[in-house]
Amino acid sequence: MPRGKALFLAYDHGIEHGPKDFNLLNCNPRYVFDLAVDGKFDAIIVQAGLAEKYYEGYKDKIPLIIKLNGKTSLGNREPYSAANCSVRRALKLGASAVGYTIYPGSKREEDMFREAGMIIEEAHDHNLPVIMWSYPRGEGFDGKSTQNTAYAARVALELGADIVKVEYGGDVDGLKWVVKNAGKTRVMIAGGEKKNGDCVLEEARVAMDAGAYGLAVGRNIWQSDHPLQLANALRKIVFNNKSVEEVKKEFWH
Ligand code: FBP
Repeated sequence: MPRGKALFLAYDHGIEHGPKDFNLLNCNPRYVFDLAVDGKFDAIIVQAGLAEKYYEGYKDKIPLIIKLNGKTSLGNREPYSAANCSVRRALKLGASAVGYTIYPGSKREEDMFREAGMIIEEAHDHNLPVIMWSYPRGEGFDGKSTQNTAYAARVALELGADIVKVEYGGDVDGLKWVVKNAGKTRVMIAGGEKKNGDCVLEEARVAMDAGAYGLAVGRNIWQSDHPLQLANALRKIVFNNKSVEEVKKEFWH
């Protein structure tokens, strides 16, 4: 994993959201693997099945992060996601890191914490970094408030994650509090549903100003009509500390 800053491309949505996220182009994993390479992302995040069937030709081109758990959005169940892939299998598939989602606030948080702890132990035995998606979810609370997001980041630190991925749409000060609570665990921001490009760039700027490690974006890239332009602009914000205005002038308009 890169030490300084990072930009990952997430494509684990087939299991999480199903085909509603896809069109004829981005439904094809090869299209998204190519985008990860051409957009110079630091890694692509997929479930084991996609890695097994599609990563072969990309092994020298883009580092792989295997998401070890996942759940569908079918039915109306308590937020809970169990591992479907082992650390051992992820290593065999060529993973440079593994990912695991927890839902602090779920009635089943203990089950996910237990599994996360075991995965972290095994991954660290093999020097494999662990990225924890930490999304506060459960009945009757606003999962995305600053304090809940900071809580979710803190849980990831205490469980032993190397990187925590959070959903955050607040301001720089709020996100600074999240980063502070994450301590030595580095914070990455998820992209969320597709928004207009300017908005994606502004959120990226807020993330980096707050001291985040980087971004792990999905839909905003592979659903975009100009994915490489947007990826280039994001890279300038994440790695070159450019302002939104600067990158818009260079890439956008
Ligand atoms: P996006 O950048 O597209 O939001 O992807 C981030 C992500 O965490 C994915 O890795 C995951 O598949 C999805 O969002 C889960 O979203 P949710 O739990 O909100 O349905």
